[in-house]
Amino acid sequence: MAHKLPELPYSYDALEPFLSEQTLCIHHDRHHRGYVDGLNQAEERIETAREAGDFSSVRAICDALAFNYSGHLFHSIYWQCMSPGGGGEPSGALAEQIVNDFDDLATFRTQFTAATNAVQGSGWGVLAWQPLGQSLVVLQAEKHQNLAQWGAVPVVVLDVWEHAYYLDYQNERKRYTEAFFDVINWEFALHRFEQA
Ligand code: MN3
Repeated sequence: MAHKLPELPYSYDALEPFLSEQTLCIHHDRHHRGYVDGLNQAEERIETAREAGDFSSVRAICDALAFNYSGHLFHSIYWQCMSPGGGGEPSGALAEQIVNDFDDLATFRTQFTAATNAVQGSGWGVLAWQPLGQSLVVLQAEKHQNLAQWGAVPVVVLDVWEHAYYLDYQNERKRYTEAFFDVINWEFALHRFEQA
C-alpha cells in the first residue's frame, strides 16, 4: 500500500504571520511530498530486492527508508502540532507530566527551544514519551533520523530545516522557535500523549 501525502489540517495562510502562505505551500507540497515519494520508491526497491534475492544494495535502501520514513512521520505530526487557534498552555495529563518531568511549563519551553536552536544543521526539536523511563524527554533529531532514542514516542515536533522558516525568518531560527509557542496545538499534543 503506497504512502500518501496527508492534507494540511488548515489552509495555507492559516498560520500567518507565524508562517507565510508561501512557506507552507513549498514545505507541504514540495518537501513533504518528496519524502512520501522517496519512501514509496525505497519500499519498491526493497520489494524488488527481496523478489530477486539480491541484497547488494541493502545498505543504501535501508538509508533511504530511514530518511524518508522519518521525514514523512515527523512532517505528518508537525502540521498538527500547530493550529490557527493554538498557543496558551497544555492541559490534563500532559500538563501534569510536563510539571513532573521539567518542573514547570516555562522551564520545559526554555529547554525545548534551547535544544531545538542548538540542532546542528538541519533537524528537529522533539518532545517525546519514553516508555522505558515513563517520562517525557526533549530530543534533538539531526536530519530526521539521527540521534533518535529508539522506543520514544514523539508528542510535539518542531521542524528546523531551513526550508521550514527561511522565507519568513531568514537565519533567525531563535525567533521562529519562540513564536512556535504562539500557535502550538496543545490539544493535539495531549491527544498524542494520552495515546502514548
Ligand atoms: Mn521540513
